[in-house]
Amino acid sequence: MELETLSLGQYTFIQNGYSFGFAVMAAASLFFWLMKSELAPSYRLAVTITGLVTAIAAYHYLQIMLSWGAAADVTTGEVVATGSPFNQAYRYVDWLLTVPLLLIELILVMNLTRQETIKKTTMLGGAAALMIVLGYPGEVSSTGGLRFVFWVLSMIPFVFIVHQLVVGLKDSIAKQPEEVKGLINIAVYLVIGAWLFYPIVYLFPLVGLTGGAAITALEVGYTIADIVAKALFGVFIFTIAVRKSKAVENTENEAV
Ligand code: RET
Repeated sequence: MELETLSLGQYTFIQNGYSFGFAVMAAASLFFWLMKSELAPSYRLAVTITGLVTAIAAYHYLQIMLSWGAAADVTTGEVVATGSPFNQAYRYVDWLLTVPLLLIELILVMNLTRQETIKKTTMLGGAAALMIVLGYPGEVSSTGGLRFVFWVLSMIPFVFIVHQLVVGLKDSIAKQPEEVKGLINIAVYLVIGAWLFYPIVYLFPLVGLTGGAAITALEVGYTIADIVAKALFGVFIFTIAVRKSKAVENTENEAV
């Protein structure tokens, strides 16, 4: 990454983005974990994992921020590379851990049969991990050609996941209680919408954006997408779990 193509404003803007990302992710983890006890026992695992995802992200945003700070010296009023490389692997390791977990959250909150849960989490989690692994070589390559090849390869599991979410989960969603059906549908479309952002952001350097503008669009773009895909999505999962817990409580009261 050519850090010296960044203006001081762009460099600090990106850094503020990481800092904001860290604050959101850390606060979200605390919120999910502290509120978990309000839920019926069968939904606690989904929300525990939601907090785990934002906690893993908070840790990586802290590391990304430190790596970004060490990579440049701005004391002269300009961005001067120190020679310490900015480590993009933090983002990809974060995704490798959190993207399969995000899909697992969604499956768990649906409360499917044990067999269906295992089948869907393995299939979707595996595809998500493959998608991230295939994206990394292109992200760190300096040629546009390689970046495009790995984009295409990574898009194969991506399309599979989206197809599974839209078509494969249709029957399961149809069986959900009325009061959460709408929310689960929104959560599915939020995943698709937020996730579409990543392959688009990845292509920015290939569509004529260069230098500091390309780096800024890429880094800030990923940060915004992460906040939506992890913290905002988590709030949906939490709300679904709250509503379903209330439904469980009501049926228990009726039974008494
Ligand atoms: C890459 C490489 C280019 C092609 C595709 C990609 C997809 C990335 C996605 C990442 C999702 C990350 C999330 C993070 C955390 O919350 C790897 C950029 C398809 C979908 C949801």
